[in-house]
Amino acid sequence: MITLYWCPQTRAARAMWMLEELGVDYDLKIIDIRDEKAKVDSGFLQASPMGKVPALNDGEAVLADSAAICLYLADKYPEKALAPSVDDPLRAQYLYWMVYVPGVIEPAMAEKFSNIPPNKVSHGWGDFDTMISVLENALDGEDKGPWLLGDKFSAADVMVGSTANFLRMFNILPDSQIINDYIDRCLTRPAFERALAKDAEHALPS
Ligand SMILES: N[C@@H](CCC(=O)N[C@@H](CS)C(=O)NCC(=O)O)C(=O)O
Repeated sequence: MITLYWCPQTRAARAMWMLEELGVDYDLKIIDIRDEKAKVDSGFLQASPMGKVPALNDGEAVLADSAAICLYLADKYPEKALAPSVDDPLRAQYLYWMVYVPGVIEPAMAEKFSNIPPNKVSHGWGDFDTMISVLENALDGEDKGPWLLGDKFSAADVMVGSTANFLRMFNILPDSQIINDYIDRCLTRPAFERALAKDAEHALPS
């Protein structure tokens, strides 16, 4: 049985949404990331050497990081069709968007929150504004959308959609109708609704 190490109101929501999309059984282990003692769980530390959620234990396979977890799960359950197969040309764009979150959106968010002066050429993630416009372009146009891979919802939408939702929640999403509509579409996914309901159910006391 898969164990998901998770904490409400964190990036672990991505892994939970993914598991809910797959519809597979999993055990939920809540790690209160504010409590150092809660992290001293050998299964958790084995999967997540940095002590970060989400992390996953699937028997002999253990790993952390939401992008790695979503890639792992999508490939483990090919019959659920949340990732194009390796011989599908869409696989290339799928991989691009899976990596766009940790490689571009996350550092661009840090740029914004930490007031790092943008330097599009030197910074590997480009800059925040370009990150937004590249995402907008991917969804804008008659031959584009409703999902990043066109008609096909995939794990890339779990990663990018949940992260775009964070941008909106943290009030750093610029006024973008295209991205707002995309987030709203993501929010209508029953699996995302279930993941967000678990967030609310287990909300940690402030
Ligand atoms: N790149 C990681 C980031 C995970 C991460 O930073 N998780 C935060 C919560 S949102 C965490 O566990 N923080 C606790 C800590 O670092 O001690 C991912 O996408 O999974």
